Amino acid sequence: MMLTEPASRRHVLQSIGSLALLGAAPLTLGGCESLLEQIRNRPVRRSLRTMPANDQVIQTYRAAVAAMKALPASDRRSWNAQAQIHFDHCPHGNWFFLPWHRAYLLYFEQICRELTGERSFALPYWNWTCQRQIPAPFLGDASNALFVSGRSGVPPAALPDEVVGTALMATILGEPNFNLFASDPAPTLRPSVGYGTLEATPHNSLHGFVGGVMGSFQSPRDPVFWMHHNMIERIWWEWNGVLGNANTNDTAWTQMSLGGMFCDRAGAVIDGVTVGLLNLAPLLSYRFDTDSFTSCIRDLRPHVIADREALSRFLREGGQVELRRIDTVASSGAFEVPVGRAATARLSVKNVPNLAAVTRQGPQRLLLRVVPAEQPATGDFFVRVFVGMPEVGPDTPTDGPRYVGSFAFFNDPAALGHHGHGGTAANAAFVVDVGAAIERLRASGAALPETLDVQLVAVPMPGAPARARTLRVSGLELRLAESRTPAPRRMREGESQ
Ligand SMILES: [Cu+2]
Repeated sequence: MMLTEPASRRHVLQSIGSLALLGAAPLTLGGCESLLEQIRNRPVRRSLRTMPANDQVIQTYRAAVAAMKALPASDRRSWNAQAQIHFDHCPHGNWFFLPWHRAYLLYFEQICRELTGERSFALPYWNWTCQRQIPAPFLGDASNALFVSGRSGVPPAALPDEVVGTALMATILGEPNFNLFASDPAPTLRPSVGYGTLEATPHNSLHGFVGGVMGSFQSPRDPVFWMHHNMIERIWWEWNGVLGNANTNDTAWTQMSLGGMFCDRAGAVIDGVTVGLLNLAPLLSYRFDTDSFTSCIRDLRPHVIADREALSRFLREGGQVELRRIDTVASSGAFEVPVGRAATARLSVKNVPNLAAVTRQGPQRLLLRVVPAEQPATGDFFVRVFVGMPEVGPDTPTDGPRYVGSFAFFNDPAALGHHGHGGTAANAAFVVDVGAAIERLRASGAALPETLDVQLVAVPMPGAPARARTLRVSGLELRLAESRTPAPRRMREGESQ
């Protein structure tokens, strides 16, 4: 290549190798221009909410699912073989959760294209912030390939605000630290270590709310699984590509291999794919429509990086992200939370050297880690966290100043035991930022307290009544941590990618 070649062309050539690994092999060898064209016109993942029931995308997806169900079990592209990939390998409760599921969807989407012959097909997504019930095309009976029996969260059951609403989305999208946005760092795909809010709250809650097979690691057998995870992907993309937050450049994350798990459109196992490479997937292989939940979130100012190369570099390079534990300032003993009721644990904050400096999403963080004694076997309830609210119960509104956050459960002891990691998931924590509560207390002019009374309320999911009776908590831990992140990337407003 001549050195005088325009930078965009060089960039495209560099992308060819990535494209091949990401499954989107160039259609032609017709040089840079056609490849650039192909990238520019990559398929658009659209929101189900904006589609009529007979939309071509829904029909194609239904046909793809039917085709996968008709494949012999020996074919890696068959419906149950695809779900088995999740059962065998899916990471949860750690920072591989996002890229692993990105890859899973990417290759699944290409299988859908192959089996239906629809080259421009892109997976739709379920924007559950704006669409609170299981979308209509997924209901009905066994004659509908997108239906599955055994779900509990069927209409009129609807997802509550605190697990998918706009206030929660503002919190999630406003989190600048990748290690909190994406769940805890971990050295390997499994075990679970700690759940950040994106994974613990909307992600886990959806699995528990839909119920049935969605509540287990065989969840991809419910066709709505892929729509749900595509929304998670949409949020990650929003956080990176629109809001300009950097993924970590820690090589323990970027160099993790996801080879040997997924299969391509012909059913061959994919090797060589790494987490770092997957950072580029939304720039090369698909993009999203503009059914944006951020439009109703006022304090976020979405911009789009107009310069594709700058965006590509930004995604490839990531940033220096740290979440350094300064101290465990308080912890509690074990206690139980009856489902449908509340329990209180008292934590001292006397050891926080400068409580006044603690802020929500700032550099000095006060993080509550709730450690269950075991992950409940059912995801049919979730937990709300309050501070300083002794009279709390399941009917206490969550729009008051003492509500801190919620989390839900999603795990599969069968899958984790199967891999000899049994027991590790039990210690996975749910991370809740209590900085917002401290901020509000400070703003109210009240003297900062020496103790934080933390209330956990276990609330049944809407839909079927909860079978679980109690949540056993082995303890709460209050961690003071220092968060360092690159400043969000300054972006110009420009045309959408
Ligand atoms: Cu999931």
